[in-house]
Amino acid sequence: KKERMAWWTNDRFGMFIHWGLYALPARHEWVKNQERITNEDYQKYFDNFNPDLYNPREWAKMAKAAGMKYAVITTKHHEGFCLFDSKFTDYKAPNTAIGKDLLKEWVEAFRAEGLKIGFYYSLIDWHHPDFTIDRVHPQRTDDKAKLAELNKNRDMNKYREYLHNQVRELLTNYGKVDMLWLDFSYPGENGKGHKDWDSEKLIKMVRQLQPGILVNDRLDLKEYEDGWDFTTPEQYKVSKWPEVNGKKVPWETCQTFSGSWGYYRDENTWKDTKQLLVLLIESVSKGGNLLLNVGPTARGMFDERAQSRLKSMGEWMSLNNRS
Ligand code: FUL
Repeated sequence: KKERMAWWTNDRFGMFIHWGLYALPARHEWVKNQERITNEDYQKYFDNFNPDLYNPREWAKMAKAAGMKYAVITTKHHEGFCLFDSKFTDYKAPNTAIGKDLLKEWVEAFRAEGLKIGFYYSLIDWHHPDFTIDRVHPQRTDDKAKLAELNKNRDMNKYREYLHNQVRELLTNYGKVDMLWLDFSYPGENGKGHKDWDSEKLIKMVRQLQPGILVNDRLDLKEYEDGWDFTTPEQYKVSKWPEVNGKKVPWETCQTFSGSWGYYRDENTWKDTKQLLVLLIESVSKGGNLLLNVGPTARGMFDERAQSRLKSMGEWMSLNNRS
């Protein structure tokens, strides 16, 4: 385990990328949930998705210039839309106006800049017809009879199969994948957690397909040997080395420039470069990694506010980082 983690422990600084249909409304990647949007009403974002300015080579160059050594992209977020070509759904980038597998180009571009690559994949899915309508689903309701009616024809077994199939595709069709970032699990409630994902089986498949891969800790497998490699404190500054079962564990904090992960045009609480550098330094000094997020626009650009911060961080990194 220590061996396969060596690059990650050394590299310390990575780019997170949250990109999907939610870039069109541009008001949070949870917009479908927050505004309780139905699949029918969300369809307009799919119909108008056409990132004509997408140039992943530019993204990769910006990540590299900022001093980042790896990158993790949302292959599918909670909304269910896939950036990649999948045999198991029509709800994917190749079927939109852009008409191609956006992940494939992304992988090639980041590899070409010498960055390690990671795939984020959402365990929950607000589009799939078999995914249970639970307390965080856009169509949630407190009316038990109504809920039972809505869930009557939904079959989590089928969704689980879909999820396993897609993870298999991701780990088969894109060459070596350095990291898998699964999200999220909420054990104990509505039977969710490792049973719904069959996490034990999933992690076995993952390790078999990609023996060197690193996996985060959101499969609800804390007790399972080899079930995860690092823990993922989200959006808070870690004050001391995180422990699991009394033992210090490898960790990576994921953070946003502003308040959301997906592109949010009118959100103005952006951290300044100094705050971001302090975050990086404090994380590394306490033994952790920083995965800093960019939410590209619907046309496929990094917002100017992200670009300028990456650039300033890169200036500092060029004087203070020795690979
Ligand atoms: C969370 C998600 O719900 C957020 O949208 C985001 O992807 C973050 C990294 O993880 O659990």
